[in-house]
Amino acid sequence: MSTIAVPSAAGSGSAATDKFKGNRFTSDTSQERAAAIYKDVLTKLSEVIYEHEVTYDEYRVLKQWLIEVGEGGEWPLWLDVFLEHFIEDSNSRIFSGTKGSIEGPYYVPDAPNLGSKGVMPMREDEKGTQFIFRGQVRDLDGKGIEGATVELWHADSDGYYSQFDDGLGIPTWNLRATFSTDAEGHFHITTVQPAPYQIPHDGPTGEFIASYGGHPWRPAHLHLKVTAPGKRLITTQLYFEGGQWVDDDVAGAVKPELVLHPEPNADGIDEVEYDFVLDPV
Ligand code: MBD
Ligand code: FE
Repeated sequence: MSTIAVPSAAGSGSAATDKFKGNRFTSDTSQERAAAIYKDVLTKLSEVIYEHEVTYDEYRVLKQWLIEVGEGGEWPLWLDVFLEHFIEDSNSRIFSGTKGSIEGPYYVPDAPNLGSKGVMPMREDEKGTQFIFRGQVRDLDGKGIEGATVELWHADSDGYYSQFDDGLGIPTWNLRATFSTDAEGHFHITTVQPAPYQIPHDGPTGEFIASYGGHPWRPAHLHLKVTAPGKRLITTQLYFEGGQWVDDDVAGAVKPELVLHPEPNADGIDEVEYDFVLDPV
């Protein structure tokens, strides 16, 4: 057994805050809609307060914790783990293509494009079992889409994402790449199988989890963004059948349609085909 190094909240979680702050987001939410949402949020929060008779001690601990999450730069981490799956699921119910899942805090755009077939950028001594992930991107009518982009990013076998690595010096685009499908919509990717993953839990997010007796584990996962001109972008994740934590993801982001079943190919290398179906925009 190897010891699993765990990314720190200060080093990895807060790097996500710095990246996020590089953007300025807006929403065209009307005043009426804002009023309706805020009123509902407060009403439902008040119901929780009365139902559990939340104490002043608990209120002060909450206030202190909220301040610490912000100061520690852990809001992207906490929000993406505990809330994003509701947002994703609620927004994707009307679509019929491949299921989405949460983006999480560690996406970086513009990873190098390796064409339709390639090996993920990795270190010479990258740990983990080699794994082939291939498939086809199609429209709702089943027609393969040429030039669709498949962005893939995942953690290394110690649970580190490049660019959020606690200063370990992992190469910038390690285990991050973009692929473009061939004339029939196919892509073919060689990478290493990721390991189960502990979210950084040495800060306030970890305190939150410990306070209710939870665990910080996510199942091993691949992150993907798949899109094509005129098609809806899907952000999703794929998991591995029988893997630890597939049934108990701290981030609540597993869907049965997103579980892979790799099997050894003729060369004895684990391989799996997974096809993506894109809704029109
Ligand atoms: C991750 O890698 C992740 O996917 C999520 C959702 C939260 C923290 C780290
Ligand atoms: Fe992840």
